[in-house]
Amino acid sequence: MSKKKSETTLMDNNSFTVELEKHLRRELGTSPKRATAHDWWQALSLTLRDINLDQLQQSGLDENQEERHVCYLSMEFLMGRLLGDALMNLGLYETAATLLQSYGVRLSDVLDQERDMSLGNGGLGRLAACFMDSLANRNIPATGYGINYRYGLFRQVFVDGYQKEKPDVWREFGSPWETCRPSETVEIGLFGHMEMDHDGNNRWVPSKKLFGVPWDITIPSFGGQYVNRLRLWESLVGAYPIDLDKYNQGEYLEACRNLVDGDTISGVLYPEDSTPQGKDLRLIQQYFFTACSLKDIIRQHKQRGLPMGSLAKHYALQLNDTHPAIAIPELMRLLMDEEGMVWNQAWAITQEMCHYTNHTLLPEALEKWSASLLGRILPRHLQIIEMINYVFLNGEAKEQWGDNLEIIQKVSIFEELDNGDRMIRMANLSVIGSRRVNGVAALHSGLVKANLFPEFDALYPGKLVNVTNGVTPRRWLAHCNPGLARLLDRNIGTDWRTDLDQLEKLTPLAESPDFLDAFANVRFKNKERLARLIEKECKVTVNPNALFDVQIKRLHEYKRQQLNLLHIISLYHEMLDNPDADHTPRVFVFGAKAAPGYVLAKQIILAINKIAQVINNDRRLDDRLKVVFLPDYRVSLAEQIIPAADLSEQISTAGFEASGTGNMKLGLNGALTIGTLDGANVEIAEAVGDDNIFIFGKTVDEIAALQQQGYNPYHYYESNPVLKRAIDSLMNGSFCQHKPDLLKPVAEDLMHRDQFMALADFESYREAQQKVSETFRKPRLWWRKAVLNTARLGGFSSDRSIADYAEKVWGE
Ligand code: GL7
Repeated sequence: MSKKKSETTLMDNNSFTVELEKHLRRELGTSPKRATAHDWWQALSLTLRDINLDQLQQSGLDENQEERHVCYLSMEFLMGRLLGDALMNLGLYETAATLLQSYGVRLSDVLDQERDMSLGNGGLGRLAACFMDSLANRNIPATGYGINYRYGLFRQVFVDGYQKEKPDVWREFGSPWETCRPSETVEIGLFGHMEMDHDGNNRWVPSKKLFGVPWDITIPSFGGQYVNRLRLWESLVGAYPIDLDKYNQGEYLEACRNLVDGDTISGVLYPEDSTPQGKDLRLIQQYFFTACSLKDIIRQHKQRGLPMGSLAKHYALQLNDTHPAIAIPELMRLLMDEEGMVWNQAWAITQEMCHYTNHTLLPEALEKWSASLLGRILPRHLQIIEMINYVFLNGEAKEQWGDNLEIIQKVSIFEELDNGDRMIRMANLSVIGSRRVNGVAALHSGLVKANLFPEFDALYPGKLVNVTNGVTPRRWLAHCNPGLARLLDRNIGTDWRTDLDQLEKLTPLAESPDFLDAFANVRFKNKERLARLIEKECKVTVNPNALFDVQIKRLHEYKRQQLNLLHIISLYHEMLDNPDADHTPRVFVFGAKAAPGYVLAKQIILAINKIAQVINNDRRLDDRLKVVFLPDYRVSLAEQIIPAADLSEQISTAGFEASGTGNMKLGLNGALTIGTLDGANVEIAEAVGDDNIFIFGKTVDEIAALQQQGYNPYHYYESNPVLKRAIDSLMNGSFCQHKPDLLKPVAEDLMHRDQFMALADFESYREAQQKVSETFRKPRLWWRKAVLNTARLGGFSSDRSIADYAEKVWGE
């Protein structure tokens, strides 16, 4: 699919300086001498945006292109900061740094002005961002479609150890990266009722109108020659945001009704991660951005003068989880009710165009909408979904399974509830309405086939496939770890940025003591930098020579931060018991947000913070153990932690983490993984080799067997004295003497429920951790393993994932 890159340089130093100063003067009304760091940030961003916009015209939007344009529909795009990455992509990093220096300004201070674009919760949203980057790098014409949330994921602060949420005001005065395209505003309907028209056809008469205004962000490839775009919709109710009549009568609040309604739809990102939220507003958000995107696609198709019958030939829709699954009935509606197609033709196009990625097996995270709720908001869509189900059950399903009621009930899009309502299973709708369905790691895709959709896999052989996730090496190696990037450049050349398999060339260097020293040296510098940040954010001094043991990801029981915590407590006890033993010094680093309504997750955060406080202030430890929880974990913070990590904690209960992508970022930067055989850890272990990873814990099958026989965490508590002592110390107030009951809920849950079987894996985890400590004490051995991790993880580039999508999902 890839095109040859043109060799032209995009902008020489002189023109760059001229353009930059122009932006400073004309847009910001300042001058290089007076400009603040924030002014520079804005002017630089505008300058790069302009370069990208020029280039955009020549790449993805080429009207004569033959390839299918990929439309990546996602509720979340966790982009992070854009300037640093863009400077690197356009080859202007050094130029900008030198120019700023001549005015006495540091580029790093300028980059720090940017607020993260946190329009996502975690892995799913960040994956979408990595995929946008790789689509551009693979020169695949693509548009990312999403929502331009006014407030992204909440900002996290700690008050007395508790997580508190603050609104994320990320673009108070607009963002220089976003370009509004009011002329491409679209109108969509909501609510209302169905009517019969003269020809006896059903017609939807919506009672509410909504406008979607597109804001575009350019996504350049490395080198900047190829540019795609991310199109985020902002909602607007009615042409007049304020009712002046009401306003003039003094009804100020009522007068602003439209303003408020419009604003709430694209107002706030739902802060849930792998948990459900059956709220009207969420469904409206899903429909809003999906419907706007489909209108946009059809408008472009028509503009190119192409017939509607060829829509699927020119566009592939990728549904990022079931969140945009309403695209399936919406596309049917557009093709039939607005374009006049008959059912079969519309269905053939829909099934040809849609592709669905499943990102989780957690049953509670598989979306279901109540039919009555959906029917109230989208009456026509409910009809269409009912029809899709009817045709499916009476056609394919009947042919395959006859009257086997058990199976029919399982594959049906509708789940009948005892109270008479029906739930719409968005996953079933997505499988039935898509050409391909993929899981996100080999193990996960296997489980999708075997456990989640075995019937569909039998009915549609070849429809369910695997595409293992990946991460972009531009952001997650080149940009975030410049020290390592330079070391790689010197030793294996520079092509690894766009061809990550080049990292294999490092393999022989793992035997060179000089190279190991250089590698270790890069890490040490990164750890010093992180230590400064920890000092600033947590007021804790840490030793950069200690082992940095890192767990950074959303807080969720299945990810088992609580298991990590139990190990920390056991180490603490061990150090107090044997103060003179030769303990490997460790710094435990946490970064995690909990969904605001997830009570136990917030209690685990509190527990980590309280334990950290006691341990960090215990002088008996001689600074050999520190625990820090960096607040407000986000992309830009990850960029500072990952290059400094020695150990990567990937300790989810086997079968629950669909893939993980932090595991890839950390491993690529040379951290060793301690992990279960879950998600992409399995493939990471295969790639790096058993000697270069610390695998522990029960397998998927063992977990299932344990569940089957009835899991009793108390048994582990009773029979393991180390574990018992750790849990008892949570129970008895050792870590918060003024409120001894404070951490009891966490301890009690572990002893009596422990849904994700932390206790069952504790001993095996502790043994693996002991091996980690021993290995870290042998630097040559440790650094050899670290280098081999970097050398062997090239396959986890999102460029490879996108090539797989092009071949296995969107291709023939
Ligand atoms: C997730 C998975 O939990 C995670 O394992 C995976 O790496 C990611 C991207 O595929 O998708 N699924 C999910 O619902 N969220 C994820 O991060 C929020």
